[in-house]
Amino acid sequence: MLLLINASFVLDIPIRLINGSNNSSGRVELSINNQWGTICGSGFWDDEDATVLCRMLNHTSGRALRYGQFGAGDGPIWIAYLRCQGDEESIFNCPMSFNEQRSTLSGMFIPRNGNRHMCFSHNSDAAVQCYDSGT
Ligand SMILES: [Ca+2]
Repeated sequence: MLLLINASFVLDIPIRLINGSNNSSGRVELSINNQWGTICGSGFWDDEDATVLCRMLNHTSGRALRYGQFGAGDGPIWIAYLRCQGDEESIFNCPMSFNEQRSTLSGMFIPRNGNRHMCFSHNSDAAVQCYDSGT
């Protein structure tokens, strides 16, 4: 079952949380060039990245849930090796590897046939649990 829990539009890139256990958790999905995909949730996906992502969705902070805890998505694994420090306004301000030739937003996500990063399995798709202050 796919359940749309939360959505936000940042830089014309919609973000949603799918298949979570509550209304502030789920697998992270991004729509780029009108194609929904995921973030690699292996080693580099951590609480600092999750906090920046959750703030983009109007939450206070976040905890990283790694290795596909909310299931495997499909489509491209758009982002891997995300390296936020935690105080960025957008994950797109953080160093990362794209499933793309270009690594800057000005080039805007021209899809390639192959991944530039080495994260190939949706079994490790990134997920988050977001938190709101006072709750
Ligand atoms: Ca990271």
